[in-house]
Parts: sequence; structure tokens; C-alpha cells
Amino acid sequence: MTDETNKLSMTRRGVLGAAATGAVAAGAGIGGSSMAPAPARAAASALNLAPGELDEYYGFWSSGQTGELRILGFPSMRELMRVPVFNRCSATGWGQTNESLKIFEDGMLPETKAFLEANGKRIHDNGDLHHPHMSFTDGTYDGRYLFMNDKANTRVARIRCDVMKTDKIVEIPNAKAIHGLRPQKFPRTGYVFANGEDETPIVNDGSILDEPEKYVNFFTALDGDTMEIAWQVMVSGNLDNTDCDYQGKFAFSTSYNSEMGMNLAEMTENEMDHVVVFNIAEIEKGIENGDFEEMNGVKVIDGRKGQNKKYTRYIPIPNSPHGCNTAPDGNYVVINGKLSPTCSVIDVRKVDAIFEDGTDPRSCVVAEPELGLGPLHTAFDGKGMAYTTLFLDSQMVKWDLEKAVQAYAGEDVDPIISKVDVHYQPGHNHTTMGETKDADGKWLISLNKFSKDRFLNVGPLKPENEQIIDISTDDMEVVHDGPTFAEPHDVILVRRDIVNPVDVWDRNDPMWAETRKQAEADGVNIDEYMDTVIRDGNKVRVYMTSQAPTFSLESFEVNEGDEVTVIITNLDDIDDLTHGFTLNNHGVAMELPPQGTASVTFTAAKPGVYWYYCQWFCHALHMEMRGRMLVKPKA
Ligand code: RUQ
Ligand code: CUA
Repeated sequence: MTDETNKLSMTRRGVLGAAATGAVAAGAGIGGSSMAPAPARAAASALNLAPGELDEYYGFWSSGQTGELRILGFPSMRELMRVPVFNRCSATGWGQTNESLKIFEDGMLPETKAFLEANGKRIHDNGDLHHPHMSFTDGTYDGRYLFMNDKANTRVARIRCDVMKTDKIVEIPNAKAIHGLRPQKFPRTGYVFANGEDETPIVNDGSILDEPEKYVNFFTALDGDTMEIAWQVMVSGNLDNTDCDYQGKFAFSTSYNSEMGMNLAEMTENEMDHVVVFNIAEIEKGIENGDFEEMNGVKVIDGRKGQNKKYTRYIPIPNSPHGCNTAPDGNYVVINGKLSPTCSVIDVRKVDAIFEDGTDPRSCVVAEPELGLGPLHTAFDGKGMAYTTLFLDSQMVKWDLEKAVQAYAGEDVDPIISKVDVHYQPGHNHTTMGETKDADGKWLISLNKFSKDRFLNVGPLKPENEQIIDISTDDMEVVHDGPTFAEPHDVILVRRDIVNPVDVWDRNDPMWAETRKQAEADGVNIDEYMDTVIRDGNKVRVYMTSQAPTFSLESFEVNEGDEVTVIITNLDDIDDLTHGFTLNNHGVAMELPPQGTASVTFTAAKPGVYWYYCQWFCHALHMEMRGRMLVKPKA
């Protein structure tokens, strides 16, 4: 930084500092927003928990292109845990242990396996996790599972909430780039609905590029219990976000590319795009009656425009709509207009009718309030109020659903209650319990895509900024700024009594069932003390246990070129006694949770002595918790 620019930025900071006391900093935000007033002391103190106090909510955060799920205490915003999902994790060995590789590979399509092999890999190292959602029973969270999408590599994953670990990663055939994802709310999950965002030629064999009429898109329903694909629906246009009703009848997906355009000009050509409504009972009937085509092992229903069956309806919506959010009252679905300053409100009670012949699909739209520029997502307080993010205006707008309906019907009422500046460019927002029928209207969070000058400068790559807004009273007040790394798209805020993870693993957990089988074949019981090395040709299996502060094997020997598998059970059975196994200069590390078993396989290629050690601080003698691997040179 030159002296000159340094001076300039100092001056600018001075201006912004002054703005915080009430003056408006002209052009401070991308959208020209002013700074927020100083946070209300009362609300702020609710966010600053005293040492030892616990949060009222679990926040389950996506992490976008980082590929993991993050758990934060809310409203304190203290990060509690990172759960690796689509990413490789250095700390836990996710993506390296045999147990996690099995989860990745079990759900992988054969062509992906072949592609990875050709590239000398077993898994993709990246993912793009946008939308985490919990399983539902009867319209509210049930604490069983979390489901999430991977836009980068077209996958859907599930996390078990009892141990907070990923247990399924399923690559979706036919579709490309899974984006919007929602679990069925009623009667239960049930289905997990997943949108393919990118269109693909029906026969995608490398012979078609510029024939848009041959491109289609796929809506996928997975079975949330088995994580098998129940069915898919082929649609016209692309699919962005999705939500479903509280009655178990319909799912709704936005499409910003009804044009089936292949470039920006084509994709944004029409003023009206659409929402696709999926009629779940009719689709199930169609599957039962054999009205499907089997594509790559999946039953695919043709729900494209003009097929004139009762599987889908296309509701025209202005303009490149994005977010799709069902209100807790069960009556309304809010479609966020993005390029249109409006939100379109669908009345679920009028959706049956649009499946009748000759009914205008727009007849279920009962409100279309003009809210501001760039509406992306809407959250609810359960008291009839909606909160919509305005990306271009850098604002949150609070509006009254019923008043919006009245205004659309011609009454002289203004649905907009208030607006507040956020910093800057908000994408998703979420209220406490807001996507369930138990929305409690306490807090709202705004996930802002730009932080700019809100935090200490860390270089060209800035954090995002997440702001908490107190909605317990009539006005919205920004009471907290929180920086985050790339790039939480979405979050759910779940009452803490719903989530009840265990402290110690169950020895019979399916996570290491495969490892157990191998051990049984080797005559080893992985539930007890073990210090056995089994040689099987050039394969060596090293069985040991960990118990603070020792590994049962203080050394083991292998030969250069051996394929070595280290299998460890952590016999410690109390709270918070995690060990680890890290093998020096081998790129090998894994988590050993209390009463858990984990294993890792590598090739011993470098003769010499290598120390292995425990990387989780576990005991006063943690540093001493180590041992040696001897790799003997080839004779
Ligand atoms: S999207 S900023 Cu990937 Cu959820 Cu709307
Ligand atoms: Cu065991 Cu540190």
C-alpha cells in the first residue's frame, strides 16, 4: 500500500466512523447503503453469553465452496464444530479413512469412479454445499438427519444428528449441479427434493453442444430413510430453489432460465420465467402405472411443458425468480423475483385447481408486492410477517403477508412495514425455527455476500458478513456482525431441545461394519485391546488400540512396497476423550473418537523409521502418546 492510498483509506475509515454515529456515508455500500446505527445494548447482551452458558439454538450453516457443514451456537455465533461432508478434512481424516471413503464411493456413479481413476484419485476433493435442511415430522424438525446438496459434483449428502457425521453421499444420475434442496415437511421426510440447476442434453455423449431443444433438466426425489432415488421428473427450463407445502401434496421449484438459454443474453431474455409445481400423488401414480422411462437406473417421469398430464404445472413468474419459501401458516409460498422487484405469493389452497383443465396457472398467485431491488430469499416469524433480502438495495424488508394479499385484491393497504440496511448484498436469510410450523419470531439472520469495510482488512479475499437482526419487537435492529469464510449460503436455526447427539460412540455403530468384517476374518476382535499385525502377501493390517496416553503398539514393522492398513479402536469411553493417529511424513491422519474405530490404508514406500502420534490433546502425557513404524528396505 502506498502512502497515498493508505491516507485515502484512513480518511475513508474516518468518514465511516462518523457515519456510524448517524450521518450517511454516501456511496459507502455497493448498493449505496448507509451504516447501521449502534447496536441496541439490551439485545446485544442477549448475544453475549456468560462463560459456561449455552445457546438457545443450534445453527447449521452451509459453507458453500468449502464443502463442509458448520455448527454454530445461536445467537452467540460461537462456532462449535465443522462437519466434513464433500471436502477432505485434515483433522479428522474425512476423505482418507477407509470408513469415509466407503461412504463417498458407495454413492458414486460408475463413470465418476472411472473418471477419478483416470486422474489418479478416489474422490473429488471439493464440493459446493449450499442448502442444509433437517428432516421433518409433521411440519417441524425431528432431529434425525440433516440433508444437503453439492452443486459442484451433483450430489446429495446426509448427516446423522446422533453423531454429527456424514453417513451417505449420493451422486445423482441424469441431473447436473444439484442446487435447491428441501426435505418433505408432511407427513414426514420422506422425500428429499433436489433440483438440478444446469441443463444437460438428454443423450450427453459429447455430440451435442448448441441444440437447446435437446437439453432438459431433472427434479429428483430421494427417499430420506434409504437415500435411494425414488424418481425423477424431466422438466422444461432450469431449476433453482425448491420448497414444498405443509400438506404433503406439492413441491415448488423456481426457474431463472425458462428460456433454455445457453448464455446470459438468452437466459434473461423473457420478462416472465416460471415456478414448476410438482404434484406428488400424481407422480407416484404415474410411476405405479409405468408411465416413465428408465434412464441410468432411475424412473423418470416426463413433466415437460405441453405433456398435458397432471404431473407438473408451470406458473409464470417475473423475472428470473430465485428463492422459494413456504410460510409457517401452511397457506403461502413466497417466490422471490430477483430481477423483478416483486415477490409472488402462491396460495397453496388454490394449487389443486390449476391442475384442472383450462385453469390459468397464475390463478393461484394471490399477491405480488413490490418490495425493492433484488429480492432473493424470504423468512417468516410465524406471526404473519415475511422478511425478504434485497440483494441490490442491501436491505432487509419486513412485510405483512395478508396485507399483500389485500393490496393485490385492490384494497388500499401498504404491506411494507419497515426496511433496515444490511452490510452488504444479502443472499439467504433465516429466522429461528422459521421454515417449520414452529417458527418463533425471535431472531432473523442475514447472510451477506460482501463485508467490505466491516472487519479488519485481510487482503483481497474478504470474509462474508452475517448479521443478526432482533425481530422480537416491531422494528428490525441489526445487533451483531459476524465474519465467515467461504461461503455460507444458507443456515437453519433449530431449537436446542430438538437436537440430542451422543457423547460416546456405540460400539455396534454401522460406521465401521466393513472394518469389523475384515478384523473377524483376521481373527481379531476390534472391541477389545488389540496389538496384532497380520501379514497377507504384501498387505499388512496393523491392529491397535488407543487409551490415554498410549497406543497399544509402540512400534510395528513393514516392508517397502507393502500396502499397510492401520486399524485403531479408541477404548476410552468417556466424554471428550478423542485421540488421533498421525503418521509423520506420510500425509496420514485420522480422528479416533471415544469408543470409535477408524482405519487408513497407504503404501509404505520410504524405508526408515517414522513416528506416529496422537494429534488430539488428550492427556498430560499427550506428547508422549506416540510410536514408530519401521519400513524395511526391499531385500
Ligand atoms: S442460493 S443467495 Cu445457492 Cu441458496 Cu440463494
Ligand atoms: Cu491421545 Cu493425544
